[in-house]
Amino acid sequence: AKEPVRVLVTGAAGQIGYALVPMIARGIMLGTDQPVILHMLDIPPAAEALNGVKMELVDAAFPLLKGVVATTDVVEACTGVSVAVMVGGFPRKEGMERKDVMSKNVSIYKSQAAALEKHAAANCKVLVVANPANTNALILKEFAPSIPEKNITCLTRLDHNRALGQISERLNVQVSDVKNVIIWGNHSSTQYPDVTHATVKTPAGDKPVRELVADDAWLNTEFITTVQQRGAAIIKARKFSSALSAASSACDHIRDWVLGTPEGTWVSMGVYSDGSYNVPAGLIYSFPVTSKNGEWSIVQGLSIDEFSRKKLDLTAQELSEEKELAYSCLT
Ligand code: NAX
Repeated sequence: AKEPVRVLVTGAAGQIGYALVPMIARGIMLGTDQPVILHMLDIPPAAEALNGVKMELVDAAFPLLKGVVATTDVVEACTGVSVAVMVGGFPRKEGMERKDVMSKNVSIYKSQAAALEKHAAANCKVLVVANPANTNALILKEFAPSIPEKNITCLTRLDHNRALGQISERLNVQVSDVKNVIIWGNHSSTQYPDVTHATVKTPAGDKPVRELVADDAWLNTEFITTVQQRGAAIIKARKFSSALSAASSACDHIRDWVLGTPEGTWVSMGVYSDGSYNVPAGLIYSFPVTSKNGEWSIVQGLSIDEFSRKKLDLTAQELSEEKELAYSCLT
């Protein structure tokens, strides 16, 4: 039998946490043959609620779940973890300035970076979900210099899955037959959902999405804005932000990273830019990636037309500004 893997979820008493921890305990993130020990961190005002989540995990009697640590102590939470899913953060409240929210999150991610660097397992893989996800991940990277930069990522898989879902609905095909959409850039409304290289599996082989949809006007406008603004549409409908889809996508992100992407398929991940596709190096930017043996790499050599180029640059510009704002909060 495999040794249990310790998985940290921060903000575990929140909405996404509540949807995510049972998925992890059922093997959806790391595989149905992989025992896990869940480490759940939240802040003192949520300690009682966190303990309630722990009680429910015990009550669910998950065969793969070999232990639960529920704590408000960041050191205890980070000790020995091989996977860290950072969902906890400071939400933007009405009337708050962007800079104030950034400043709160910078201080959270700075201190949690230090705890992970000191106490997590060597080669711990980190996924930041909490917004501003790309920039929180960048701060975490800066303050955990001994964690390899390739191990620090942010979630854009939800946006990627939303794009697959929109194409599947439009063409009335199975979502599992659609692949190779790309989310470029920031997990924000400047992200660029790109279908230029996406395909649909048909009895006659893989066909380009553009050819099947045969409506560039829709693909270049409404499709893009629907994906960009899907989060807001969920809030409007549900009165709460996306939770089950965010949790499920976080599992997809880690699973594909650790266990590998299928041959011929790529996924979107926010990763540390090396300058590929002329995206400024030193940003956490969403790229198309494949993964093998626990290591992702950016898919190279895709053609970028003029329409796409502008959109890649626009979202990079926003991330550069966020980076500057985050750094200005450090001093
Ligand atoms: P909730 O407010 O329900 O939960 C957040 C939890 O984090 C709370 O229990 C809170 O007490 C805890 N927390 C706050 N500060 C903490 C700290 N310093 N250490 C540990 N825990 C802390 O929000 P929820 O709906 O679960 O969303 C969580 C985060 O995900 C938000 O930042 C949200 O904006 C972000 N999202 C990111 C998405 C993505 O695709 N990257 C999509 C979904 C989601 O909107």
